Amino acid sequence: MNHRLFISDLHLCESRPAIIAAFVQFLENTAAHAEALYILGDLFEYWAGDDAIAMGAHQASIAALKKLSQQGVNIYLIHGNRDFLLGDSFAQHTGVKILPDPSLVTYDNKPILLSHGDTLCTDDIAYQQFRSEVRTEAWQTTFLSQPLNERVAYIESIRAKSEQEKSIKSMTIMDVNRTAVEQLFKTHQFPPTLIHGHTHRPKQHQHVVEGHHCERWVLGDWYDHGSYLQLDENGLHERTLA
Ligand code: LP5
Ligand code: MN
Repeated sequence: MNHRLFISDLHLCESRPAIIAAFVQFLENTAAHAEALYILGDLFEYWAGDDAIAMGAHQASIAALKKLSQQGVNIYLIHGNRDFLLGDSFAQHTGVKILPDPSLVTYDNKPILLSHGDTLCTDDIAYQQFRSEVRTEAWQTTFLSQPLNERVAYIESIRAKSEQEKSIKSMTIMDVNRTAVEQLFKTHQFPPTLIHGHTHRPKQHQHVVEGHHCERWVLGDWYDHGSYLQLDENGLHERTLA
C-alpha cells in the first residue's frame, strides 16, 4: 500500500531559511514517494492573505508544493491558527486541497481523524475568544479588504500580544483539554487514531473513551529539525529529518 505523510507547525518564514530549505528538500526527496501529504496547520509563521503569493516571500515553498502536486501526490491542508487565511487562490495556485477541521479520512479501511488541535485547547479562554472572532466571515472580509502592509503590521502587533500573554499562561492551559479530546473522539464514533499538531509537544497518547481505545498522536514542530509521521500498512511511525 502506498504510504501517507503528516506534518504540522513548520512556521515557515524568511528569517529561518534553513527550515524553508529543509521543507523543500522534504517535498522533493521524501514526500515525492508518498501517495499523500497532509499538512495539519501552521505551515507558515503567518499568512496575511493569498495576495502574499505574488510578494515572493514564500516563493520556494510554494513552487515546491506546486511541483509535488503536479507529480501526482495529493496534498491536503487543514488551517492552523497562524495560516487560517490560506484560501482558494493559494489552493488553485499550488494544487493543495484545503480540508475542514476536523476531517475524517480512511486508510486501509480504518478511520483517522485529523485536526490542527487548537480547538481542543478549551482551557485557553482568551485564545478561544480571539479565535471565534477572527474565524467569522465578516471579520475576515473586513481584514482582507485592508492593504497587505497594514495587515502584516496588524498581525505583528497580535503576535507581540500573543507572545506576552503566552508568557504568563500555564503549560496546562495551553495544552489540549482531555474532555474536549474525548468529546471529539465520541462525536466521530471513536476512530482509533487522531493526529493533530499545535501544541508542539510530540507524543503518542492513549485514551479510553466509553470503552473504546483511541490513540492521539501529536506532531512535532520544525524549529530545530523537521519531523513527520509516516502511515503505512504497519501503522504510524515517527520520522526525524537529519
Ligand atoms: O501561535 P502560537 O502557538 O504562538 O500561539 C497560539 C495563540 N496565539 C495566536 C495568535 C497568533 O500566534 C498570531 C496571529 C497569527 C496570524 C493570523 C493571520 C490572520 C490575521 C489575524 C490578525 C488578528 O493564535 C495563543 C495560544 C497558544 O497558541 C496556545 O494555544 O495561547 O493565543 C494567544 O496568546 C491569544 C491571546 O490570549 C489573545 C490575543 C488577543 C489579541 C487581542 C487583539 C489586541 C489588538 C492589539 C493590536 C492593535
Ligand atoms: Mn498552531
